[in-house]
Amino acid sequence: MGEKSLDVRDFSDVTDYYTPVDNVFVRAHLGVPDLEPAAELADFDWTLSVEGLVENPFTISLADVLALPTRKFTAVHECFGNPFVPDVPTRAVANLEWTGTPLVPLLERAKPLASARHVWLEGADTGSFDGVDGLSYLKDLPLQAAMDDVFLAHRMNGEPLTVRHGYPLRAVVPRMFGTNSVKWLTRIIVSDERPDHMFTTRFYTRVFPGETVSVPVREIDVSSKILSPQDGDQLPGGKLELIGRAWSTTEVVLVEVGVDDGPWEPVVDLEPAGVDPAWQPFTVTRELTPGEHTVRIRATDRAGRIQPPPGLRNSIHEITVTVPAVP
Ligand SMILES: Nc1nc2c(c(=O)[nH]1)N[C@H]1C(S)=C(S)[C@@H](COP(=O)(O)O)O[C@H]1N2
Ligand SMILES: [Mo]
Repeated sequence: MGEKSLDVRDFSDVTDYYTPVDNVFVRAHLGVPDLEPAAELADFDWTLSVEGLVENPFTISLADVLALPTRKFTAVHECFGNPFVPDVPTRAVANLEWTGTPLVPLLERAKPLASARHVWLEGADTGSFDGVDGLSYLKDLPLQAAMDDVFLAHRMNGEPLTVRHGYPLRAVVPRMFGTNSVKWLTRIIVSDERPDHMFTTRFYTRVFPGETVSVPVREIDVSSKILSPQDGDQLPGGKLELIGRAWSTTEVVLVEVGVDDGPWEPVVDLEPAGVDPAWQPFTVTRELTPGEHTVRIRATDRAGRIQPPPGLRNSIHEITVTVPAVP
């Protein structure tokens, strides 16, 4: 395994609607596998198996996956955050166009048995994490969610996946945190139970505020991010031209901005959600006086969820900018 990045590096601070591939954060808890991409994607020697509690287990080649009907959609891609400190915001987020094919016809071809309840997704990467050796990267979803939502992606922003982002094939689960989108996907296992595993029951579980039961990290939270300016920037001339993005597992219906001790005020140009689960752009323009200013934003979604104050991973995003004194 190569490069290991349980990193908090976040390259996503560009203002493009589609995050350029080179600016997408990378998470590889067991290390990036050493793979040498083929000149033609279809020539790469790779198989995906569908097995477990099914009538008809089978293995399919990458070339045969690529020959399935192709679809595209744009989706926000967000890391839940460092699994050791899940309440610290990392704001590692991107907006990407995925190309691939839904998983459901392959599950139907395999014919899950009546006892099937869960679908496990396993990647080809193996290694150690939190002191445990010989791990693979394994996630699971309820059977119905796997049928409805799992997409097998082979392109990101129109290009074959890079090795770091899961070449040649990865799962993408739109509207769910990135942790569910298993890279280097090789096995689909149908089961009657959830796997008891490092990345399913030990990490990537959460207790929502006011609740007592721990649940798997799935649906993304309501959130927003200021892409420009960046924290600490100087704004000569005093003109704030903020570019931001908001997203949630459902539509974001309101984004508010607050400057210094001022009240929350709605932004006026929040783009409505389209059919795809993509992020929603907005801007804010303000004249600021010389000196230091704090600028904060918070999003509210259709379900009434509001970005919380600091202390949670999706807390309101606040930056400090300075307007230099006029000479
Ligand atoms: N096989 C495998 N898949 C994985 C991971 C991993 O370590 N191994 N990390 C997960 C996590 S925590 C996230 S946030 C996303 C990140 O995808 P990216 O590196 O393409 O941005 O991949 C997910 N899929
Ligand atoms: Mo993640």
